[in-house]
Amino acid sequence: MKTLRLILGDQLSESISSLHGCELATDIIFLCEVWDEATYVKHHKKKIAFLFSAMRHFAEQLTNQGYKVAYTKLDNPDNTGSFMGEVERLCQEHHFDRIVVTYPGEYRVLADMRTWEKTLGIPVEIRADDRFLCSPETFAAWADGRKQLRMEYFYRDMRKQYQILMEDDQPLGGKWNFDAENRKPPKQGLTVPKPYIGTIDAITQEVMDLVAERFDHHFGDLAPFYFAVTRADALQVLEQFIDQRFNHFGDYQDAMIEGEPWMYHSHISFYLNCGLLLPLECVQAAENAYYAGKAPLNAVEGFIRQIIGWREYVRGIYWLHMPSYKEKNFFAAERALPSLYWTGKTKMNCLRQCVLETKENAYAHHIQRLMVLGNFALLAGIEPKQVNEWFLVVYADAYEWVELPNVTGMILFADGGYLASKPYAAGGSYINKMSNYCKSCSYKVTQKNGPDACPFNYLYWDFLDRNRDRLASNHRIGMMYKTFGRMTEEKQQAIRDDSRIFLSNLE
Ligand code: FAD
Ligand code: DLZ
Ligand code: SF4
Repeated sequence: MKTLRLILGDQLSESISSLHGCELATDIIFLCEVWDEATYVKHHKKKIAFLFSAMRHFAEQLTNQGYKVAYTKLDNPDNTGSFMGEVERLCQEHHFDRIVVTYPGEYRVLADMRTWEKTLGIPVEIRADDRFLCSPETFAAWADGRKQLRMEYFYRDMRKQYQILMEDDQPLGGKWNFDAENRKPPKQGLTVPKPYIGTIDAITQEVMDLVAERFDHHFGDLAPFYFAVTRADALQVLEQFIDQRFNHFGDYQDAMIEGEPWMYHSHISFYLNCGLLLPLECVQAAENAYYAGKAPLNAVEGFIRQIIGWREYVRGIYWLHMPSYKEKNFFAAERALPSLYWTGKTKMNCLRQCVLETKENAYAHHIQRLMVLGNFALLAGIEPKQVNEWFLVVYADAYEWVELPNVTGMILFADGGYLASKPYAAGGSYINKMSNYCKSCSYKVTQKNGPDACPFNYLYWDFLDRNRDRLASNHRIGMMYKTFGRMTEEKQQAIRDDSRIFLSNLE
């Protein structure tokens, strides 16, 4: 049975289900660079270069292993610009009995794929993506009957199911979660190791030239380019993390230092999400590092929780609630995304640093995304669709299945508390505690009102005040209304006035 096996840009794993049962003599593996995917949002230049280079390297690797590979480059004059158009074109060149593909990472691609069988007149088999540790069906069964979902309980079940960091049926170290130990502020004199710097070979150079020519108007810096683009190199990134950064990962997981975008994080999301690394191998590498005495339990547990907990949990929520999840807007927020998210032009030093690092690296670590960029979008009441689009554009690890729940659910609370139990809203003192940004800011973090006050300080209270109807009954945040109620009428009015002036001057 001659089969066309389509592999998408985020399916670059040799173990991908669409390759199972491949007949080397007859089947054709197909990868295509298509305009539609590169522009349905205007991805960061580095993200496009990374993915095209990784796709080309993966195709080369498969060819060397004896697979028959067809590959469409973006600038091929016959390129139709869409997945369906490219599949159709290949079907005109060869007779195929069926098309096999693995479940895509985005709902819109799945919806499109489901039309192919009828349009092309060839059976299309869409196989489960078994690189993930929890299938959408298993997640749906877990979620069934629960009014609110909590990651912590999902995570514990995953630990038990996969027997990770377990002693019989008990969590190693006597606790499931060591987060309380993972909130150390950055201390002075920390020397953060240099991140992985990949070499630019001929394939990457050709792709960079293509991106420079075709996507010049997209956001972000193309150079310097240091991503790994092969599985072998991605494994080196993982190894380098375990050897050099893992020891401090837990302690400084929430810390931010000006000029240190990479901190002690692993920087593996790019590779996990496009398939060059697999989640279980990263988790096993972390567990082995613990038993080899290379990293303490708070680091190891924290890291593993992100991968088998948060990563799988957000994917479960995505598939359970798409397409309606995309429409959520609990606070009816409608402000336009301010241009500072693209330019970094703002007097708020924390925001400026995070935007400029994002522009340079197509990366920001979790707390920058959550407590600076996300916190501001929440407090300023920016429309969820615009915030989602920005996060999908700017990060090289962004695909809708992981981006949307983090933005709509985690930072914007736009799902009304389904993913998270309370909004991650905070004033300037949190950022001041966890970073050194405030030291070189034009605003004063200790000042609560007036033109020099840190905007996060009054925006925080104004956000609560504006959304009283929706939040006052939330038991985790409700008590803040008592604090607000104890403020004098003048103080409350000053908060409202400062916020109104600041927000109306945002553009
Ligand atoms: P580390 O801190 O070293 O963590 C290890 C791994 O855990 C990551 O590589 C990632 O695979 C996983 N992980 C950690 N937190 C999360 C999470 N909340 N959700 C899913 N996986 C997680 N992650 C993406 O992969 N793509 C996105 O588009 C994305 N968008 C985000 C948007 C917002 C607003 C927020 C708050 C978080 C987002 N995250 C996203 C999660 C997280 O910020 C990134 O996974 C992380 O910063 C990637 O860097 P790292 O590999 O150094 O992670
Ligand atoms: C993100 C992306 C980009 C920029 N370009 C391509 C491409 O040209 N070809 C491809 O197969 N995949 C690309 N991708 C990744 C896809 O957007 C991703 O596979 C789908 O969104 C499904 O998750
Ligand atoms: Fe950010 Fe406020 Fe600190 Fe300035 S003072 S860096 S705006 S938290």
